[in-house]
Amino acid sequence: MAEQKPSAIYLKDYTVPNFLIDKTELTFDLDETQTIVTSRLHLRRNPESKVQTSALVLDGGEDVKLIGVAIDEYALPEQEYTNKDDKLIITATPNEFVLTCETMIEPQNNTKLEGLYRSSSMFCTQCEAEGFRHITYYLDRPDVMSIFTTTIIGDESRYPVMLSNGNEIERGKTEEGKTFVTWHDPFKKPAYLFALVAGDLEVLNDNFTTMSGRDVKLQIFTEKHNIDKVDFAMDSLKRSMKWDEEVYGREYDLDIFMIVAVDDFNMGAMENKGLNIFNSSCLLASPETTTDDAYLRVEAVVAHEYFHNWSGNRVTCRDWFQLSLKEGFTVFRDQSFSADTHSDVVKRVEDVSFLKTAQFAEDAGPMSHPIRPASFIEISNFYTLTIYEKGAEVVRMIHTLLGEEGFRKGSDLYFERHDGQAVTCDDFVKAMEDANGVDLSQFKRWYSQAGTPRLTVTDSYDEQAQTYSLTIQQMTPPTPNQPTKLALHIPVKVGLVGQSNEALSFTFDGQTQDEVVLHVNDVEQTFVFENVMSKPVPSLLRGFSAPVKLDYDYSTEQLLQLMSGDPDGFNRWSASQQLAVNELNKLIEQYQNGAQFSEETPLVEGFKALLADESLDPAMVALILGLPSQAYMSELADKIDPQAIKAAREHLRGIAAKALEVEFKHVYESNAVSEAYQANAEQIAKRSLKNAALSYWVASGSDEAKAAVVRQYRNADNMTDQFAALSCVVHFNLAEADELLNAFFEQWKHEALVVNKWLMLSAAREQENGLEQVKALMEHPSFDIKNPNKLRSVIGGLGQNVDAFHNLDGSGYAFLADQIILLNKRNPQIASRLCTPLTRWQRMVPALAEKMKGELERIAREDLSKDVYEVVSKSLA
Ligand code: B3K
Ligand code: ZN
Repeated sequence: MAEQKPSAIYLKDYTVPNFLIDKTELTFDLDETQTIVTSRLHLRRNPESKVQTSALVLDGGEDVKLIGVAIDEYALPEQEYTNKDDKLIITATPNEFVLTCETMIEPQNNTKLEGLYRSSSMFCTQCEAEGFRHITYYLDRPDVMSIFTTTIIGDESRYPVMLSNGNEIERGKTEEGKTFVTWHDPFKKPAYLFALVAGDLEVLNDNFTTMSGRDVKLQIFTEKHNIDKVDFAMDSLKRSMKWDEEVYGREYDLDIFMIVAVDDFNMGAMENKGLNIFNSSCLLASPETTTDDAYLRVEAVVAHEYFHNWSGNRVTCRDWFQLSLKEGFTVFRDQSFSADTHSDVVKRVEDVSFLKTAQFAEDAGPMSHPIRPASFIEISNFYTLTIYEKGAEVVRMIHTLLGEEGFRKGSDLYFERHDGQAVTCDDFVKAMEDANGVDLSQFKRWYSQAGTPRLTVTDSYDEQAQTYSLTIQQMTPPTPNQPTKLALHIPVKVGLVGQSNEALSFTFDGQTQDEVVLHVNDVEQTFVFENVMSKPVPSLLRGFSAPVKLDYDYSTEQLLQLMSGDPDGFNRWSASQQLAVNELNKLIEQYQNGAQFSEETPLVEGFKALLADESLDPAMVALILGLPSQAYMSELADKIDPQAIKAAREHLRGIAAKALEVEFKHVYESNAVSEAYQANAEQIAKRSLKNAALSYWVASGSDEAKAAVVRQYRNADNMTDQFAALSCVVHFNLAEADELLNAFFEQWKHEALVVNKWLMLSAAREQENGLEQVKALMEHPSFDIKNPNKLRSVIGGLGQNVDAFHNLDGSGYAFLADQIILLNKRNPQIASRLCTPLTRWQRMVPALAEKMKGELERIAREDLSKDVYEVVSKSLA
């Protein structure tokens, strides 16, 4: 590691900024080699700061070259400032002044994709969290909010489109014949919401009339060849704007809202004020090139970034420890929007399944942190599933506790009270409390305690008294720096199901009801339900009312019963997953003991009933048919044995496939969509069930199925069906696998996003020489290490390739470590994310754990970026 170890910063050390910046005037002179940035910062001392004589300390970056600095037009000689360690320090300043700073940057050499950089022929920016300091010296922290005016100067022939936040207020020619455009954003904002784009772009124009009757111009910009793929994003945007008015009473504020698609982007998208910048994978969609899942992602990300205009921009974060304030809330908002647009149960199952797989794994590993972390070394490492997904669960629990109306009262008060401010998670909860007259002080422990709580539930039924008791114990396991935990306030939604699948009503708290939210707030509590007519099966944690692990010793019969009879759709899925998990665990044990696999499973009975019931939503049936994933089974395992999990999953699928071959064929055929492609709930549901049935049918070994899957590949008129068929052919290694993979590449080699799918599927393909094939992909002309999407495709594919990645000789891990070392300095954010699988080393079976650890130690010997250093050192601690 580097000599000087990067150090952590702490939430407890927060102090208000010493200076404020009322106005920020920026000029960018864009050029192919050197971009000159001139800033004029209208600074004054912060009256709330305790230190009224301190030096001005501005944040910068190693890539920013200072040309000159002046205070109120007086050019400072070198002895009047210090410029070292990425800081510009001016000891003596007036109390109020204009600081002019001229700097030079080289966006074309910016491989980190933070600050101003080039993506294909365009200039674009990414400033969250601390990217602005790579553009110019600034007080780069979210509680310094300023009014920005930005002038962009560029060569009109190369950059006919030049955009920044707010409204265009001036345009003209410079003396050298370049074009300049000036943008003014009337809303004050932190620097992380600044954006600039310049390029030769096409635009799709539209408009939206807000609820108060204001007309807003909507524009989506892409490179020329992609402009035919933004209609769905535009439609999603308009629906999001309407939804936020209807559900939250939030209206858009500027006269223009712009979105730009770029190919090289570290994350999904960014909510810059009035000028969102998107990874093209989260914006572009057409039936031929985009799967249903990707359509849903576009819709969700467009909504998410739009919703940030209130939850994030109008009310922002005081400091980065509060990140979940905007992210958890905004994820909750986009999840609700998608649920309202499609099916709420399906959406909930998908979100929970993701949370339980990936966030629970994160929370059980060395990077485990509360949704409001107490410290960090590099904030980029904290754009995590915990901040986003668990953060959304915490907001959802508040919603459950307060109800729809109470939550809306709370959000109204929050927006009203804090409009234009940079605030904390405590402020959010306080608004919820004040608007509803409730006390959420115990609930707030969710913000400071890490780890996934475990609920252990036992029950008893007293036939004579007709009472049913549930005893619930809670325990949150130790996590790094948090050995002991306090009891949380956990809302547990419960219903009771009778012997013939009827919803059993009961008396609780003196009221007759058939569903209740239990307030679990102690280490052990017993809840008594009265007037329960017969011995019930408890339907626990309905809708996944809290992000916890739940242990209740359900029998197979009870699970089958809930699977078909629980009035709560979410818990029908949950029961099916539990049943499949139990079955897989038995098979995993057999595999590990070298025993014969059982050839029977009660899952067949459950699936059979499911497939026969045509009244069910096909999307739900598809979800229930989906066996618990390799990743989810890994999360549940004491010691992860990837080969055992893989073998168990294949075997279980095989049993169901063979036993229900006829049923799968029928479901496959009866769920064909004959109308023209639309990404609507009904069609998506049918395609998902059809393709789930297809893969079981092929797994049965039927020749007819093999012919059908190849036929589907060749006849498909949309990417969902084409790619589902291709994946099936590749997964089951049918004779046509090579031919179709090649044909797919040839057909789509000009569509970058489709090529990424091809890269991923090829990397995930299990074959003898799996790792060699991954290495070859990285040499393929379509691969480009500078493009995060391509890298994620290949490395993500490798991660799914059990044989290649988890090879006992450690070659898969070594290859990953090589890539991390290669990217460590070049793109630290991406390098750090690639470390994730290795951070789980302690959970692996010993032979694999040792190899993973060895690779982490090898990485640790390098001169590491802060990003990689933090993850690697915490993993080895
Ligand atoms: N707020 C951005 C995340 C930017 C992350 C930068 N490292 C996207 C989003 O959550 O909407
Ligand atoms: Zn966000």
